[in-house]
Amino acid sequence: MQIEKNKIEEHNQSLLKDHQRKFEFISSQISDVENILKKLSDFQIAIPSWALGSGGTRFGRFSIGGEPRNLEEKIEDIGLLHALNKSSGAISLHIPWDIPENVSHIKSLAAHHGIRFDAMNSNTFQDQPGQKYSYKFGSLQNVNPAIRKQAIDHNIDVIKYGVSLGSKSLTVWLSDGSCFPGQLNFRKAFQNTLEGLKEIYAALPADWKIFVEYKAYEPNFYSTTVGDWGQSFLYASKLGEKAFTLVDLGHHLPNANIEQIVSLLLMEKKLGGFHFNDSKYGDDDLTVGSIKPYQLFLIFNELVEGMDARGMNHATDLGWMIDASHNVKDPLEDLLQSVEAIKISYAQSLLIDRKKLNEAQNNNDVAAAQEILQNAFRTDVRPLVREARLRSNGALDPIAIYRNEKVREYLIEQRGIKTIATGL
Ligand code: AFD
Ligand code: MN
Ligand code: MN
Repeated sequence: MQIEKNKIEEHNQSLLKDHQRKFEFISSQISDVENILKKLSDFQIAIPSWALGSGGTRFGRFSIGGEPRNLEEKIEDIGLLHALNKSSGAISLHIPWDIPENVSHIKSLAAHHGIRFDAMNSNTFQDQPGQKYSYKFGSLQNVNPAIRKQAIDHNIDVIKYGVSLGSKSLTVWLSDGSCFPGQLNFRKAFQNTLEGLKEIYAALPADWKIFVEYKAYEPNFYSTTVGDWGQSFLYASKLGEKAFTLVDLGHHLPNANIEQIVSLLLMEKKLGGFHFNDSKYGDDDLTVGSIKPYQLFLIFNELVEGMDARGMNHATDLGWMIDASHNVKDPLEDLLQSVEAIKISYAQSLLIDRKKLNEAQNNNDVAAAQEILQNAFRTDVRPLVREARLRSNGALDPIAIYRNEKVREYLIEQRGIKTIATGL
């Protein structure tokens, strides 16, 4: 479904006066508004193809209805999000959930919606119908070389699909690990995994990157073979300069200092990309910014500081993706909220007075440093985010127009109530 341009204009008109008042107020307090607006407009966040339907838990799955039935419909849904927020101009595909049957058709559909293909994701955490060997005891770490080869070949296939679509990166998330002490020889599991990753790395085109995603636990509950940023960093360092660590916010043990991890990975030129979500306990896959917005802001503080220190382009030099699962909300509303939360944190981090913070740090003025950070965090930057969206012809209030236009009702009518999107 597409929302007509004039509907968006009408919607914006109805909110314009109120918006302008708030925008003028915040603009009067900032010196480089135009620069910030430009950065906000440029910043795009990829939508994962698996987040467009309802997610399940191991106990059940409650479909929202009108879920996309194929890759075309997934792209259409992201096209709709992008038309509303002008910040979701990319899709991250999962193979084999999203094998493109007709590459040129898929490419032109995505181009029509202004969407590019972000990182490709492989899947060796599930067995697929007709698959020769099982991944029950791991994929790249497996003691059986034939199983390892199957997993390597799959990743190389994923790269090929990605090349055909114009993607430039592969994210490898392995569920490999062990559930009980003694099950695995850690060293051999690491070495097998490294050997496999080396073969996959060798198949990367020259201008591609590989992201090695880590996760503390689940589905394995005793050890994970890429369990934390240190292990991911080790693989990425041994692989070479096209290999990077991917930080998924939900993949840490509780209370980990993610902002510090981000800072050091950036310093070492090994931060590749992000999977945004939020959590209270573990890999909860909740909407980013819904539980710990201050943490998200502190992460963006380190990102902006670290990227600027290296002269990096905020919008293009790292991979920005959402990785979430929506069990009780409309996935499209949830994704609009996710993108908004990311942009708000990004905008807040752009407001930080770097010079003053640096001075406070050099003077060991701890209270001043905290004041500077929290001043930025407590600024209501939503008018900036909205203004950037307005200038790109997006909607001032994406969720309001989504609801007014009864998008979900329309999708249910078109696609049916019982559709289930591929994913988890
Ligand atoms: C997993 C990981 C990984 C993977 C995704 C699949 O975060 O990014 O691709 O979920 O749905 O938890
Ligand atoms: Mn992830
Ligand atoms: Mn996850």
